[in-house]
Amino acid sequence: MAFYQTPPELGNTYAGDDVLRRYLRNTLSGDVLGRVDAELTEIGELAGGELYRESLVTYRDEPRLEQWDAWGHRVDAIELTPLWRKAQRIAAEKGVVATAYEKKSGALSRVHQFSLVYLVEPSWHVYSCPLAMTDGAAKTLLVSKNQALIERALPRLTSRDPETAWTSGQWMTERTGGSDVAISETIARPVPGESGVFTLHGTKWFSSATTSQMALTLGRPEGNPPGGPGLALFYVEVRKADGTMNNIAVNRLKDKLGSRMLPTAELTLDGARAIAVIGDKDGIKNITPMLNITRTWNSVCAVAGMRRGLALAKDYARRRVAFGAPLSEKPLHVDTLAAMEAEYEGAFLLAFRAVELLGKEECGELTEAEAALLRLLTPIVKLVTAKQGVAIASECLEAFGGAGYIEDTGLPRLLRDAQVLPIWEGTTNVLSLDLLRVLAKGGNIQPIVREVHACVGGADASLREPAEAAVRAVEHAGAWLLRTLESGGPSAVEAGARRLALTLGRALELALLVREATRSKPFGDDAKPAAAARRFCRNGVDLVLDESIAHDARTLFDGQ
Ligand code: MFK
Repeated sequence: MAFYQTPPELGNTYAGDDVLRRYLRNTLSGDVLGRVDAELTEIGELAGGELYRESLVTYRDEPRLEQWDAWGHRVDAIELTPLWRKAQRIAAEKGVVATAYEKKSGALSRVHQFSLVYLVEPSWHVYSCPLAMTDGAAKTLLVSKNQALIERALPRLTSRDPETAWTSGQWMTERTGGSDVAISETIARPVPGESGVFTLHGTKWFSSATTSQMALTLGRPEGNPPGGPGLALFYVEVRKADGTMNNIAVNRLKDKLGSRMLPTAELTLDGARAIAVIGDKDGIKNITPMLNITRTWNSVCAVAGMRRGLALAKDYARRRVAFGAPLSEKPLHVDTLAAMEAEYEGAFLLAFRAVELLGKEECGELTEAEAALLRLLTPIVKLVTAKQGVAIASECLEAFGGAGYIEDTGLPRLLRDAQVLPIWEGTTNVLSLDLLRVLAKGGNIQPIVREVHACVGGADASLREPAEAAVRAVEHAGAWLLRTLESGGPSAVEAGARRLALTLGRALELALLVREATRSKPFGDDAKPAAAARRFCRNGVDLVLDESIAHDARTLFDGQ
């Protein structure tokens, strides 16, 4: 008898997700839960059924750029993959962006929306990217109070009708790079006689989802000084009313490691008509609502990827027999997956804590203290979950042995698609510096310290060790910050910024695990979050180093 491996199976991604279901039960009131349950069941069915099956067989599909038509006209048409065209329809119909703006669940509408995102994301080959930017554009326009643009774009960005729904791009990165946006080279020339209307001239180097109908972008109005404040925020429609390109050329699509269904392009703007969203300066500041929304999407998508990898790895472990028993009966394999599960559960709770605060902010229910917490959390949550996402994806592939390295199992894509998460929307280091920016502007880490204390209060004796470890880690981080600033100044703090941010993120994850266990106790299903808290604690939380390692770092970098 020939031997064949049994592939892993997925099933309804909502029905099988104990972590999401427990969290929603603990977070939503009964009537909200009752209403969202049906929607989550539907999207979970699609994500674990039809979309998952298609994502497995279409893994080689990629978008195509046709620059010329048969008669020599420059057309720059991008053809999306069939899976992405289906995703476009499903996203609109299921309200994956709209849910946040309809606010049917009040301040919990973001939890509702991001539960949809989380369940479906790994099955549609990063279609979440254009949705994240669409959501970010809708939020940015609302914050801008530019009524004309809000009336023009918002109904389309938040439409549930696939025929009228728009997506938006976010064109920030130029050849000068994606992090130091202040040195962008795009010039904006005012159109004579039309107030607030400009033409844009420059190159956008990494514009994801170029098939979107509009984009928010940055340009420097002629005569403005160099630097960030001299840039302005612009609204651009990609095509003119007659369907031709708005003086935008698609030079080529990017050949990326992952997110390969996503048509990321290099663009030349050669007089693209654009409307200033808010005045003619402070573009970076004015686009930050978009950055904060897409960073939240990034965090939820990181968690979604971890869940998918683990769901498949656990299912496989129950089927795969080696050395005389299923892998699920092998102590070392179980121990390995347990460490990963604890990381994922901590990351899940942290991402959704940021989502809760975002929802409160958008309903005007955020206290001043919570606003300070949200500003600190957004970069921390993005950077810590993205790093966990890559590590877990890599381990998940290994849990399949050689099959994890073979394309048509659908598994390698999990790792490739995870690898973009720490890169776009602010790298780990850029986000660590964002944390320092908040602290330098009069902020402090007390909102995080208070949050950790609030989470671990009421924990029972079985959770004492993780509860104390979370508190110890944030207090250590706070003490390090004060001491290092005093003794070594800003450059010493900068050298340790990544360790600081990761420690705060991990301490919060641990504290939230303790809270999840505590609040699950009355329901009798606290054993798993409690075990996750204990295991997460053993994985290690505190990365802050008391002694300076700057000298060694220099030696190691310079290399003699
Ligand atoms: C799966 C879903 C993923 C979605 C994928 C979408 C793919 C899209 C592809 C891309 O476009 S990736 C590129 C995205 N680019 C970035 O994320 C930019 C990364 N760089 C940074 O975030 C830099 O920190 C930054 C450009 C903001 C630094 O620029 P500056 O000019 O040095 O910033 P500055 O002067 O510190 O800040 C300007 C103002 O904005 C300040 O306010 P004030 O003028 O009142 O002092 C800052 O406090 C404020 N600010 C900056 N970041 C903020 C913020 N405010 C709120 N939230 C923030 N995050």
